[in-house]
Amino acid sequence: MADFQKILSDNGLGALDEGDMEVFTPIDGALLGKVIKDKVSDVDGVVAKSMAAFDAWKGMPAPVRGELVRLLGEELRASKEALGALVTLECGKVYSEGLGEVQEMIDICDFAVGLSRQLYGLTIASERPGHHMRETWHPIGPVAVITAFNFPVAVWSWNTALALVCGNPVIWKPSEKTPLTAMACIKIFERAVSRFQKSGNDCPANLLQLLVGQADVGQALTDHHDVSLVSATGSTRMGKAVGEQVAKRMGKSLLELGGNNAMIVCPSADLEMTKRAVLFSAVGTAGQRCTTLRRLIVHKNVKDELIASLTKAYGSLKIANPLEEGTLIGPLIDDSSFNGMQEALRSAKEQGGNILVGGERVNVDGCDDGYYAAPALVDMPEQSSVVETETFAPILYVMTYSDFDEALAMQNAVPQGLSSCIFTTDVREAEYFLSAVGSDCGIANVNIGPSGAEIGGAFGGEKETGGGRESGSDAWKAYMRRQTQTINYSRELPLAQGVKFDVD
Ligand code: UN1
Repeated sequence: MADFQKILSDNGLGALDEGDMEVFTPIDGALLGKVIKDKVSDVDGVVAKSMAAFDAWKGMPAPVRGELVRLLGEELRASKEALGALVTLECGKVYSEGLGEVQEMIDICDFAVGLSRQLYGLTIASERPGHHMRETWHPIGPVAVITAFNFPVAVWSWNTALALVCGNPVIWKPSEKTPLTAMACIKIFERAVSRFQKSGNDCPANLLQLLVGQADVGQALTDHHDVSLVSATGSTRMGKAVGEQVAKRMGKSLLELGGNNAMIVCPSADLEMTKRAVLFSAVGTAGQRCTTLRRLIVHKNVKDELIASLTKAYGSLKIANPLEEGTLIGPLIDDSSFNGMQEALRSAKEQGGNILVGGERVNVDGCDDGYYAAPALVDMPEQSSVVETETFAPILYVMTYSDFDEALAMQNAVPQGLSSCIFTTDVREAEYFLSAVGSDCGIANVNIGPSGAEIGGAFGGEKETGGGRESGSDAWKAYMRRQTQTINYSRELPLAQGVKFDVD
């Protein structure tokens, strides 16, 4: 427990004993502290403050807004180890991945700083003499960011870095399982704000506000008519509710929901590379990424060899305390996650599946109340209903194919559409997979697993994944409103489409 206290205090989190919401670490189930829960009745006030912040921030030049994000990136660099350890402590991912998560935050800050000078619009040719047209992007308003436990801080930063340079304040509702990392980020952000102010910039109060609480608080935020954009990451069930609520009031939503990501392994694949990619993407983060590999669609000619090497590798994975050096797999977030995994494995067996390795609870010394699970590899006779469902745990279902079209059809035949990949050295297969008639997912990779995307690309997926795009490319456009402008610099007033409307 001593180490845990040090991690908390390194993040400026002192005594956490005043609140009514208990926070546990998945590492050994210990209570980390109690935090004060916000209530539904707090939401109106928070949104009003956000509106006031918006009034000031939207008029600030974008490159100046970028300066605040640059300072946030610097503060994150300085806090990388401390925050990385807290991520590990609160959500259970191994320390190297905790650090990776903070690196992802630093990367998006760098990206957003550059973006603050590149919020480009268009000039458009007008059909009328003495006229020109422009398309300009303006700040949209308060952005609600609802995040999940598995990337407790990176997903917030993707949204926040972009929202801020785009001129919007942020209200953050983190997962009720991970409020401490959020509280630590608020402190980091406050340090960036104070440096920003010290160098002579005006910074409105409440540019970033935190709402710690249960789903009811998230719902009140989602329903609020002054929240211009709701960016929500989580299950498809949650996303459907959010999407519906926001649509009812004609608000905008950006949804990052469940994935059910597949890898097609072709006869020409480099099997050693394939094995390594499968391991990172199927068992890394204990199977708790939305991009986790959940379906392996392998050609019958290479199946035995690949499965033999995977089964062997699965047997030698270090499952232990995620703070311990060399650990590859930490705990699941909680008991209900472990129970969900067991239930899925039972269904898989009922549907004709054969568990090749794993699935059981693993006892880790000194971590009795942590839910550690051995990643499971399950041979399935077909892509039955359990395979079509996302279970947020390390279960990899293996299906066999004999012809490429069949593999592709299987890959696309699930309700989710986040990430996908193919292992092949045949350029025709690779290009076909990436073509309009290939993978139907938001992310499609060749000779790389489905997880671990860089921030430079737009991140998100189709179908039940929700259709939203975050982080790189032009994902920033979701955080702005588009304005089409027509300017008449002539002395006439011609109408478009040649319409005449002459008045004496
Ligand atoms: C998530 O699991 O919610 O591509 C996000 C990845 C990470 C982000 C995952 N960069 O796996």
